[in-house]
Amino acid sequence: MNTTLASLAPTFSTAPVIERIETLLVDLPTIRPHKLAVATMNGQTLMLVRIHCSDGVWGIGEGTTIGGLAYGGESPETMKVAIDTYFAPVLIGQDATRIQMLMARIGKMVKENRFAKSAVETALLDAHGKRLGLPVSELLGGRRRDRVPVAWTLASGDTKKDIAEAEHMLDLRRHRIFKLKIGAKAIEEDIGHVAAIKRALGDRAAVRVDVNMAWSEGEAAYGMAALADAGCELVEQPVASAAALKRLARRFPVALMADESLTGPESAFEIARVSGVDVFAIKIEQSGGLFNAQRVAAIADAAGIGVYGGTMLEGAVGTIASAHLFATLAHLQWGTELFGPLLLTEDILRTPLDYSDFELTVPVGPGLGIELDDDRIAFFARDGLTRRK
Ligand code: MUC
Ligand code: MG
Repeated sequence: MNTTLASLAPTFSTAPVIERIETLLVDLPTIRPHKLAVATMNGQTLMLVRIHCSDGVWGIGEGTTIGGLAYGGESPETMKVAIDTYFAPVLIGQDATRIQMLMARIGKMVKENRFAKSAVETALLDAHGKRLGLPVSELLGGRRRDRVPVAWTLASGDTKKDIAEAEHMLDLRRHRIFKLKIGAKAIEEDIGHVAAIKRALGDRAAVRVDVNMAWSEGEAAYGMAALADAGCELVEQPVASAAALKRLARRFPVALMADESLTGPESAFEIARVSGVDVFAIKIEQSGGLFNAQRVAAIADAAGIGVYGGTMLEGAVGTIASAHLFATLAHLQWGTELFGPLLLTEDILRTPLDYSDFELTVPVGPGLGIELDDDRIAFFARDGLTRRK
């Protein structure tokens, strides 16, 4: 066939296309109230998205928030509506194997909604990994580690209970890095709480705090000096403003970490440009997906900023998606806090995750490498599956 005829011949693509997208809200109780400056959580809602492709392969993704709308502009409910109404029509009928192109296509039609984007990207990666027989970490360039250190958050609101919980975690050899949630109480009381916990644990554990933006700049200046004296090694997002963060950076012998201020590569670049912090808490949802989280990590590396693998208190799906991503990062100097599934009373996996010797094992099976317990998911589902053809 000459070139003219060849160009006229119909082309039959054999690439699998996206056929159907399901979304589901799953409400799970927490093992105890989880008290943050912004909210007290008695449960967590997982927004699960399942993407079905024409080759019979499907992938799963997850979006969560902290305290509904208390943390940011998205809630599990808004993610579900956004995916059902706006993401699905953009995706259905498209080549399921072109994940970066699909995310760019979504990016043109959906301006914000980083958490929903992360959930959808996770599902696409899970499906493609299953299709190719490769773990998600390999689709992201290949893992550099098979296990990641995992911190635990002490947030019962009571110093004695927190110390007992930390001792229990040390005995179990599950966690030896503890993040304390402060900022809801008077600053003196919070500092006393942190100092008491560090005194009780001594060199057996690292103590860090997350203020979730609750302090003014003046409070933060006072608080960071006192926390450094108390033996705290890192302060996470003490204030809301990025300019105030920068003014606080490197004034005290305690590392300063950005969390809420990091909303993807652009904000990461801006914070890095002004040398605003020592450490980035990198989260797949806050970044708008796994590829963007990798870009944030590259910016951190280039700027000499340390990396910490953060969580939006995801369940097993989001946690393992994060673990695959963190396994690929060049640096993970501050470990991770991928403990989300352990805060929930219910497991939604057939085989529980391996948390042992202070670390989480990154699964090796295709895609995310996890197997869902569909009966348990159906039992805890809020309002059933919605389907879009
Ligand atoms: C946050 O602000 O970092 C992470 C751990 C935890 O307990 O809450 C989250 C959110
Ligand atoms: Mg935080």
